[in-house]
Amino acid sequence: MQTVLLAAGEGTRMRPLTAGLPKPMLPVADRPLCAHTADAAIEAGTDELILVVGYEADVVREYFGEEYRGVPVKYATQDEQLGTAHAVRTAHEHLDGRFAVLYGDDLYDQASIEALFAAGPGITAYRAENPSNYGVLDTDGDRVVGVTEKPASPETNLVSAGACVLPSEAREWLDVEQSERGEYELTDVLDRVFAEYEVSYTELDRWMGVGRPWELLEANEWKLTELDREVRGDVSDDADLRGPVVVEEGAAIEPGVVIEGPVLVRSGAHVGPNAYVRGATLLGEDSEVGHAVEIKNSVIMRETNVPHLSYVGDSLLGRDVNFGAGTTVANLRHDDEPVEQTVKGERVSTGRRKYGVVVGDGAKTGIETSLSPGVVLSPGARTEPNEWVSRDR
Ligand code: TTP
Repeated sequence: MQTVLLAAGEGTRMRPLTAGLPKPMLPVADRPLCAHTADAAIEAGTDELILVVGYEADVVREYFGEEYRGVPVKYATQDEQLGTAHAVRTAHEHLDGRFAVLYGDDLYDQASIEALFAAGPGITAYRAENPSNYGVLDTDGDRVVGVTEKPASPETNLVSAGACVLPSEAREWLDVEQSERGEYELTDVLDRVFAEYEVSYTELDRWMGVGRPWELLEANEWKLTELDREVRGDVSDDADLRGPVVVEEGAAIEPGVVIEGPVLVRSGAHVGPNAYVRGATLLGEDSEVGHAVEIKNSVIMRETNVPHLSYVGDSLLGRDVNFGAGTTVANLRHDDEPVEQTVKGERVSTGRRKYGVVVGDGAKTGIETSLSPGVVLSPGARTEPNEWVSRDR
């Protein structure tokens, strides 16, 4: 079966981390976000991947190439994000049988994808706490007969999770009318499938959509927890690695370092001496964590340096960031309320009591910079020495 993987989105809510990378290519543990889904599809028996690309398409192409893990890869370019049916329609010429549609910014558990693929035409569902915000499944026994968008008083809490397996005829049904919100939507294709086929549903054991920066942190928390301990890099006898710690070949851990897993230290990263890294943390390729630095529950992307005397907690640092000596991230409000962040101009609760900062690629802090919880620094931003930064810049 072919799998269409939607990876055209920019991820505007994920800015500034998507300034140069499409959201599906942001790092989650040891691979890009959408590679987890591609891998799940391949494990479940997919024999061809069709990637729908758009924003920063070359980054996706470069990673997957023409063949990925023994499976041929095709590309379809969606220049404008006009909707999910439109996205699949751009892949039309490559489709030649029943096919799955998966989302490159969603994470699924492996067993659920296998169950979805094993069923006939089928959709994925999950139990939502507030089903009125979603498309709720109308079922007749095990069969799905429709999806009602955002019903005021839903009869069940079983809502659609988007991913689906469609029959080959659906290839001809992708040319749907524009919806009220002006998009060409896969749900309208599904209505026809429900009418003409017995469609089953697979309840996802675990699933998350990654839309905003703190969800990228959560995605890493999930996938780093699944790593088994493996030490291939150069680790000093005087370093202490506790629990599930992965040190890739080409990484170096100096004396006096304590690492408490789950932590992944990627190839070329350099840690210590005397650093303290706590889970769940990803230290990207060629990153540097130096003397007397504490890093906790954070994503540090490639080529980023936190070289001296700093604290970084619950934060996301983009690529090629530099923290001046003594930079300190605050990750907890004194009133214990959830930390807020500005997303596309609106103040939003992250729902997290502990949350630090989001730093765009190439930003640099001056020495002794203090950063307040929820602060976002744009790509290339600078702070003055000894500055207290409580607003985004
Ligand atoms: P969105 O989350 O709506 O868009 P996005 O990923 O660009 O993020 P943001 O809203 O922050 O800008 O898209 C959900 C998924 O569907 C994602 O995997 C991208 C995919 N998609 C397409 O591939 N093409 C489309 O036209 C649309 C609307 C979505």
